[in-house]
Amino acid sequence: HWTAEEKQHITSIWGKVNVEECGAEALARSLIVYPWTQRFFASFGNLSSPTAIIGNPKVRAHGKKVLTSFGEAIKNLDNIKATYSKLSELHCEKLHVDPENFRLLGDILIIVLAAHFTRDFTPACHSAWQKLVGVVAHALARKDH
Ligand code: ZNH
Repeated sequence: HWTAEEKQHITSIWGKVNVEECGAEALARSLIVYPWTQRFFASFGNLSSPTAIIGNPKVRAHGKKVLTSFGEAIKNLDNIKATYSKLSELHCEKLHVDPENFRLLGDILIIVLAAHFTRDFTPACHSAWQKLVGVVAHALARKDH
């Protein structure tokens, strides 16, 4: 259900992404903007201020992990549900993350990418990424697999 153009927009941006940098930035921003998400990360230590969150090495490492996993979806665009089957089980059944949070993180990721790749981030590119983060959120939220 992807057009060749959409795939092109997704992979051309992805090819430039530094997963460590953008992953850390996206997770830190979402912990700051949506502070209730901090409760999932009580074991990460000091999240008491934006500066603490941005400088927290566990936030950085986890952000990289999450964005690296996003890369798995991009490698398997036509098979995202199956790719995330284990991960959706983890998030829904074990971690009990409200699926709305997947959308929020996706929207933040788009902001981060747009800020990093402004020139390439055309309306068509935005639209392809918006679709991608929606499909990823849906796949992670699925309980029936
Ligand atoms: Zn998540 C984990 C991915 C979202 C919370 N995650 C995780 C991991 C991964 C991910 C890969 C790891 C796993 C293992 O180790 O096995 N995520 C992801 C993605 C996304 C997400 C791709 C999107 C979109 N998460 C999310 C959210 C939240 C979360 C939104 C909340 C809010 N996760 C989480 C947690 C965990 C995870 C809590 C666990 C951590 C630790 O380490 O402890």
